Amino acid sequence: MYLIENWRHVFKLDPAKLIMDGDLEKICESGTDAVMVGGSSDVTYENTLDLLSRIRRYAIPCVLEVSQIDAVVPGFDAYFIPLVLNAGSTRWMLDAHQEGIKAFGHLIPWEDVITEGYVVLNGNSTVAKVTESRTDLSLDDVKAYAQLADQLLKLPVFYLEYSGTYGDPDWVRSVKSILQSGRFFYGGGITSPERAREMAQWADTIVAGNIIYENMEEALATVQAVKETKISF
Ligand code: 1GP
Repeated sequence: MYLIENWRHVFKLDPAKLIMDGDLEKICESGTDAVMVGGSSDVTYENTLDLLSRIRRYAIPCVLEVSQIDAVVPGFDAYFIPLVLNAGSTRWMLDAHQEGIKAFGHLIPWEDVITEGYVVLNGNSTVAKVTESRTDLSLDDVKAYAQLADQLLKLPVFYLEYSGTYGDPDWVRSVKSILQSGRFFYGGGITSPERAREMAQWADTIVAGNIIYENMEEALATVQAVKETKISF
C-alpha cells in the first residue's frame, strides 16, 4: 500500500500496442508517478516481458495489472489484481482468481499484491465485453459498489473504469465523497490536460492510457495538469 499512497498520475501501457523507444522514454521521464502495464486483449507473457525490460531502463515504479494468468511476469514492483464487481458472471470477480491461485499460489509474492475493486462503465470497451459487465448502472449502484469495495471488502483500491470514454465528473465527485480508506483510481478518456485536471479534483489517482498512442504531447501534458491540481476532499 505504501507504494501507491502518493500516486496522483499513472500511465497505463498496453503490452499489445507498439511504442517506440523515444516515446517510451518520454512517458517514463514525464514525471508521472508510475507506469502500469496492462491490457484487455492480446496480452502475452512475451509482450509483457518485453515491455517490462524496456521500462526497467528508467527509474520509475512499474506495476502489472493482471488480466491473464499465463502473462504474469516476475520482476514488477507490484501486481494489481482487479475484481470486476459488476462483471456479468463470477468469473472476473473470483473464479479466474481462484484458478490462478490454485495453479500458481506457491509463486505469488503476496506482499506485492494490490487488489482493486473495479467497476466498468463503458459498455463498448473491450474490458466490458470480456467481463460482460453490467454497465447500465445508476449513481446509487456505483456508490454502493464503492462502499462494498471500500468498507465491506476493505480493498486498497477502488477503480472507476471508463476505458475509452470520459466519465461524469459529478459521479466521480460523489464516489470520492463515500470512500473512507481505499485509494480512488479514475481511468477513461483522459485525453487532455483539462480533463485530467477536472477528474483530479475528485480522484486520488488519474490513469491515462489510450492518449499515449494517439497524441504524445497531450498525454505528457496530463501529468503536469494532475500534479497542479489539489484534491477537493
Ligand atoms: C484503461 O483506465 C484506463 O484501463 C485508461 O483509459 O485508455 O481511456 O485512457 P483510457
